[in-house]
Amino acid sequence: MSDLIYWFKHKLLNLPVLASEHGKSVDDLIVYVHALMAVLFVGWFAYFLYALFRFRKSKHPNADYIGVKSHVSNYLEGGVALVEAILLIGFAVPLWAKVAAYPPAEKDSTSIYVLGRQFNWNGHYAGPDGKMGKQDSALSSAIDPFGVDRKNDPDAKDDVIVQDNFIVPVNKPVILHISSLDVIHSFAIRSMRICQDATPGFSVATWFTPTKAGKYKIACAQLCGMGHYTMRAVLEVVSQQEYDKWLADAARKATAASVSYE
Ligand SMILES: [Cu+2]
Repeated sequence: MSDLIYWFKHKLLNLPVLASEHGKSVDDLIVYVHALMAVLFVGWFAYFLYALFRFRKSKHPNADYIGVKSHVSNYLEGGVALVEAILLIGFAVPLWAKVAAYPPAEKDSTSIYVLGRQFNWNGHYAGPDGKMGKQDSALSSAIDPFGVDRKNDPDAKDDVIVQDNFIVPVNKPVILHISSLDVIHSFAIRSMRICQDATPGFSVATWFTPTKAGKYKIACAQLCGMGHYTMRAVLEVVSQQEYDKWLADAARKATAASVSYE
């Protein structure tokens, strides 16, 4: 059975590499829904062909005003409704409830503010102090669309801004606070099985736990203008040590740069 599910996921549906914890439940649900649809497709098509043959004109010159008397079709309809209810109540709702109702604590996670704009993805990290500096849209610039207030907020001094290149440690929840600077974008990482609209004026959180080190594609999943196709970014999942080292280096550079601007 597991071989069949593997074949279904990776050969037939060609799902992207899976690298997040909750992703398996998403993939399983995709397989079950497709399996049900396959059964319905074959069943309805077989019935269609049967009806064409069974009620052909040469055999039935006159319409029958009474119609079918057996209850088989009712039972079949009931069966389909039952399987759909099981998929919805047994799989979809619990998965959604788990993800939506039990997000990880910020202190146990890698927290990143994500800002989409025409046409790239920007990230704001708290830096090694773990404290997110204040953002002020009046300070927003080409290299820092968030407008992190490095001058007045001490928490902001070591904050790190990235563009199209996100780095996170493996096996630790990642919380993304997603928004947009201009139009509606959508932050999608297929391998993590997440996709969240980035809407101007709203900050919406989503989260996942990466389970495999590597580089994964980030895409914009909402047609957002002429350069939509260029909104590709990279998510790099590394070990905790590599992440800490990267964050410390990036924070040092950011601090140095902000001092030289003053
Ligand atoms: Cu976009």
